[in-house]
Amino acid sequence: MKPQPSKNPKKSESAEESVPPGQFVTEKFPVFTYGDTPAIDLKTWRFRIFGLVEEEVNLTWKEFLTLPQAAVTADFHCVTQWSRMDNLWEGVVFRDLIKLARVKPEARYVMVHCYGGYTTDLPLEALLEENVLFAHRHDGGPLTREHGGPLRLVVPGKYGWKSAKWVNGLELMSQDSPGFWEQRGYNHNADPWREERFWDGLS
Ligand SMILES: Nc1nc2c(c(=O)[nH]1)N[C@H]1C(S)=C(S)[C@@H](COP(=O)(O)O)O[C@H]1N2
Ligand SMILES: [Mo]
Repeated sequence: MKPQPSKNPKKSESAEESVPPGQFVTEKFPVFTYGDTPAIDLKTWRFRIFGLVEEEVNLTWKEFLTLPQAAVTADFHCVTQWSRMDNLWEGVVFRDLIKLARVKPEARYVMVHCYGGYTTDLPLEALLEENVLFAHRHDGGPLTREHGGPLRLVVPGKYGWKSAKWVNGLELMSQDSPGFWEQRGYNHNADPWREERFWDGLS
């Protein structure tokens, strides 16, 4: 039997497998924001759920904190090719929050709205994954302003631009409509494992 070519011993197979194709791991946590970082006063902070819902929701910060709190550990992949592994996020799981609004059956997509005007669209189904949450803590401390504090969305299964910072609303829609980066050529589906970085005119 011929000897098999040896694998690079420095790179464990499992570590390689945990990073999507075309990504490199960074220990730092880069800030990636288009435009200014909004200044948000918790006294006037509001979170709305509207559109195709039975019950419009309008939460204050105090009300938000009374919702069941959860923790999720997940990797974060930016389309500009950096990945930050094993982030500990704490906050409210999307599944729990959306229950308050009683979504109408015809709602299939969600536009996520933010302070500062940023938006991103997602299929409702993708947000109902159990690791999708609204986070106000990261790696054991309060979520800093530049990373989306007081509250950001975290969607581990999608590229980072879907993890909207400074979120203030969810709009339930029957049809898809492009958000900020999606209008500028980014892929609507944004699966890092399939390298859905830019829209190819097919998906
Ligand atoms: N409101 C808002 N959310 C945003 C962005 C933004 O510019 N504005 N950038 C997105 C992009 S492209 C990425 S990769 C992540 C980066 O999050 P971070 O700055 O905490 O690393 O936030 C996403 N959420
Ligand atoms: Mo990004």
